[in-house]
Amino acid sequence: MPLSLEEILRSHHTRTPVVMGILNVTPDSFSDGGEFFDPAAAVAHARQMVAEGADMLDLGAESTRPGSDAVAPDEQIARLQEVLPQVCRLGVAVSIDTTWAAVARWALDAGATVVNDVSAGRQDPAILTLAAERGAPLILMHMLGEPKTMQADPHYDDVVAEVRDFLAERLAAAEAAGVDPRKCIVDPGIGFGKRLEHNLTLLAGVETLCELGVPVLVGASRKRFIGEITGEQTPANRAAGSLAAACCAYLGGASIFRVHDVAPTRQAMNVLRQIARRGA
Ligand code: HH2
Repeated sequence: MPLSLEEILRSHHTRTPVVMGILNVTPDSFSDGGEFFDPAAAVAHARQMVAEGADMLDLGAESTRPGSDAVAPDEQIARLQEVLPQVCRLGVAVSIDTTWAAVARWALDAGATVVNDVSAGRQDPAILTLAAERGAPLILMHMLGEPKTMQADPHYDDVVAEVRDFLAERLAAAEAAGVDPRKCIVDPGIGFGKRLEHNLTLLAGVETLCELGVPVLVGASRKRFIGEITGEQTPANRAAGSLAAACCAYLGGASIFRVHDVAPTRQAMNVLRQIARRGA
């Protein structure tokens, strides 16, 4: 049985791993660009991820890979128009991956229940008020700069402390806009304005982010740092490295995992959960 929204929002307390399947309705995403741009292929992939044990699905219509160009809100809605309403009928929670309030509003009206904003409300602060009005859970992610330029020369003195402080500040901004802090989820933004060493230090330091008292989401799936460590150039061949990162993050206290490869992640998380229970 997929988890309810309430169970997802309490997952950090119960140590229940939540598997979030990625559905990129884009022509240019870094690992699966174009594969699910066709609405029928996108819905079929969503169905498959649910069958493989996804607890929720994250739909996006804009690639945020390093160097990518922004996609206007109208174009994002056009890309999702046929797909999102069908995916919302599959029986799992659906989040909308966008930085624009207009796209999030359309998606919530069409059946999505969670807002995933990689700009944490900085691109379009109206997205915070929208989440507040709708009582929608909100994912706040750390990013240094913006996708176009974020990998130019990222610098931190203490990456874990700086990301934690940024997320604390965005949690406060969301609360000031009326969002219930019990409905917020935070995310260190693996690969968003970070070098290899920053990504690894953040994955090793997830415990510190858990001090914020809300569920921590980690999206390491197939990302470039795995290729940098292993030499694997093809993102689709990085499932094992992605699993290692997700398992390590779970052991550090993260509870939500945004992944392309749902079946192996589900299997690994089920086993980890049973082992962790014995230790508790
Ligand atoms: N990563 C990507 C997109 N959205 N959202 C959250 N909360 N956390 C992440 O780590 C995250 C995210 C980038 O990955 P992907 O969607 O696979 O690629 P692209 O941006 O090229 O579509």
